[in-house]
Amino acid sequence: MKLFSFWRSLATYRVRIALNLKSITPDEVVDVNLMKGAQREVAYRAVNPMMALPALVDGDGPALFESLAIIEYLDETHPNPPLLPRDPKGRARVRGLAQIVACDSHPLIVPRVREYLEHEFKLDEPTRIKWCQHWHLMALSALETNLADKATGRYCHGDTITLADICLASQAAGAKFFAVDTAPFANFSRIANALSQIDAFARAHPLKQPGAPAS
Ligand SMILES: N[C@@H](CCC(=O)N[C@@H](CS)C(=O)NCC(=O)O)C(=O)O
Repeated sequence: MKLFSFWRSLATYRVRIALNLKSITPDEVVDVNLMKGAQREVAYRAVNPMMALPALVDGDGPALFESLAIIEYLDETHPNPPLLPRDPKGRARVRGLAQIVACDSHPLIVPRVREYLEHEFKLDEPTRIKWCQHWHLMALSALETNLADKATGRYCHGDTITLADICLASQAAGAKFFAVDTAPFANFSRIANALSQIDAFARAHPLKQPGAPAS
């Protein structure tokens, strides 16, 4: 198994957590330096035409792309521990929480969007950071309201770790990168804190990856 990764990538962080939870160690981790634009080089474009991380090649391929699709693939091929509840309504809630992060929030703050705002619309850095913080806060607010539901337990959905927790952890790491205060979001912060104590999450954290800065 070959994982295309970069320390700072929040989407790859999600996949790393799932791999750890499933006790899978990729045979090879290929570094694609997002800060140097390596995701746009021909070699990586051939792996993922979207020019985004992560991508995962299992065996003879094809390359899998999009973190949620990769995590569901891992869940289907390595069912223990399961990352989705059994009941359809529970699965829909968990997928919905996950998609608030991975589909409605995170894609708005990725390098290609920040770079477009900079080069095409000439937005300065403080304005670009404000943009990112805005979309973070929108997601945090929606997550917090959803997490007030009685279906929430120790984690996002009951007391078992699910795909929603994996995404919540990535939202929490992203909030730190963009200096967004998560303290007003009590359920979110409580769950993020509980997840940070779990080895599979701690080991996968962006700042624990090769090439990451000390803080
Ligand atoms: N929805 C995608 C997002 C993938 C994505 O945008 N990844 C970022 C890193 S977290 C990336 O590689 N961005 C490259 C760019 O924006 O140029 C997923 O969940 O996999």
